[in-house]
Amino acid sequence: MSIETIQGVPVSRGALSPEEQAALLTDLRAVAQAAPPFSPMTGWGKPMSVRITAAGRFCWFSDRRGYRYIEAHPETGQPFPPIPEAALRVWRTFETRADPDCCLINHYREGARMGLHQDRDEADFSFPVVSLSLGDPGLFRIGGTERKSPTRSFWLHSGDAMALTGETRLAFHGIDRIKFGETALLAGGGRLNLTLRRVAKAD
Ligand SMILES: O=C(O)CCC(=O)C(=O)O
Ligand SMILES: [Mn+2]
Repeated sequence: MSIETIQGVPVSRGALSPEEQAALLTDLRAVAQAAPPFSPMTGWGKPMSVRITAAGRFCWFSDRRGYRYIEAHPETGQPFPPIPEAALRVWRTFETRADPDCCLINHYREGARMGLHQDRDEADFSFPVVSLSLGDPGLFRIGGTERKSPTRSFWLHSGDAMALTGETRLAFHGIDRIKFGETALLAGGGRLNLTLRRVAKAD
């Protein structure tokens, strides 16, 4: 796997082959069966346009009480299933000190987007946030550590992996839009994004 720098962000284009993507998708369907995707509420009480679920110990959650990580599914009360091996392999190409304890799975359907935000609810920012894209292309936007910092953007394609690490670990970022229906990987169209994180301090 080779890592290039795009707009200051380490990116591994085609980190997973089409065959590996299809195999991972099978694992992710099993995750979604055990831990059904849900739409978290924003701070303003509006549901987010993405649907999310997770694998690993933690899942990010949001409601009127604010943002936090949870260890049981909000509807089933069950723990989240283990992180698929292919996703762990991708993480290890960026970080080898410890494995992630959270794999957040975002599903972007037609018209879904994600506003500029920071990932800052984790215990140790020396660990990266590694993200893996599947399905339709997503236009990723990234700025600096202030909301008003200038931003730049680039497309993430199916199988691409990237990391928010070092200077960009706390950068504001989001997804402007997806090219819905461009790929056939997901039966109903759309984009899946896995973000792998280390939420608790590594021992
Ligand atoms: O979908 C993406 O590529 C970004 C997702 C993201 O930033 C997040 O889940 O925190
Ligand atoms: Mn994020």
